[in-house]
Amino acid sequence: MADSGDLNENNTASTEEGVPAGASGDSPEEKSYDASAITVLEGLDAVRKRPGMYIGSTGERGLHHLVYEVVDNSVDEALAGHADTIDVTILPDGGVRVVDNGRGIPVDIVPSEKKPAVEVVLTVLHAGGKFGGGGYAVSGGLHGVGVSVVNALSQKVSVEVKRDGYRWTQDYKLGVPTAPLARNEATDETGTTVTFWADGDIFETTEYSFETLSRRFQEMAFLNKGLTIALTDEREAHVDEEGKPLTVKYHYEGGIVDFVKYLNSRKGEVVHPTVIDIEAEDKERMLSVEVAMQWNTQYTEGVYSFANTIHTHEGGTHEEGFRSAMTGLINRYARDKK
Ligand code: 0RA
Repeated sequence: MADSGDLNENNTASTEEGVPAGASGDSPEEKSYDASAITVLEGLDAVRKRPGMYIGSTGERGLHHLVYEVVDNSVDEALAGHADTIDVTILPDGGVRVVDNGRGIPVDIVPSEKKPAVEVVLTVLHAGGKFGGGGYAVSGGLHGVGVSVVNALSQKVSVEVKRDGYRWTQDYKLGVPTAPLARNEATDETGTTVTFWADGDIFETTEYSFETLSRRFQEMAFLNKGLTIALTDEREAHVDEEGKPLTVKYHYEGGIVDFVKYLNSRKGEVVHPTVIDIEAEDKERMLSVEVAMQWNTQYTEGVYSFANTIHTHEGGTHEEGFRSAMTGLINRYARDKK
């Protein structure tokens, strides 16, 4: 991260285009900058007043949703074909760091806001990582509310973007930038790092569960073949016997085929050696579907359905359609073969 001494000297993005929020003046530019700053504050305030509306709960579940929201943005970048590695670290001081090797959140000025895109993504509701994307980049998240909600509910957030030849950094307190986006040293790398410290005044607990996070990341790795997602726990009480941080790393070249293999490996014998894998895509409707299945010798079925990488625990028309197609197919086959 940049030390604060660098901020003004190296910053270009904001000082060229605007003035800091709170500065008063009479030019139209300054007025509209102030107007957008007020909109941002009202947005943040709404989130902090009714966090449940945005993240479901302020309990352990909501806390973990913050992590998923940040990671989902990186997964979207991976889905778009621009990132293949996401590193998540639980820090000793209650922070969580999410690093990806994607293109980096854009840093150029958004004309309507007169601020760098990265600042807009972090501070304006519903601006999270969704513009400029397109295609199938729809990982779920907490109702897809965006990283600005995480920012609003964090005591502190640090964002680092490597893009357009430089490393850029900005910090936020309770969702509000502490300084303009800083341009730091040159780099030809690309990627985004978001580190956040969930606000203990909002959440009932700020204690993350390694188990909960690792289970979700394994699922995400199964659902996004080729993606590597690692989780490291640097908290003092969580080191292994040799005093090293706990780390898990998930990567599945086979995607949901590997998921089925994994599930059946813990369920006794399989009836046939090969996992059946079916894929179809309707480009026009931007729909794609994949089914992987393998019978085992147990009588209890295990059906896991997902929509946009969200586990649909209660099924839905996608799962119903699958069941009805399977039943029809097996009945037809049985009748044909008498
Ligand atoms: C909008 C546009 C572009 C990238 C992203 C968002 C982006 C967001 C996140 C959040 C975490 N990691 C991310 N990586 C990328 C790309 C626009 C372009 O380069 O054409």
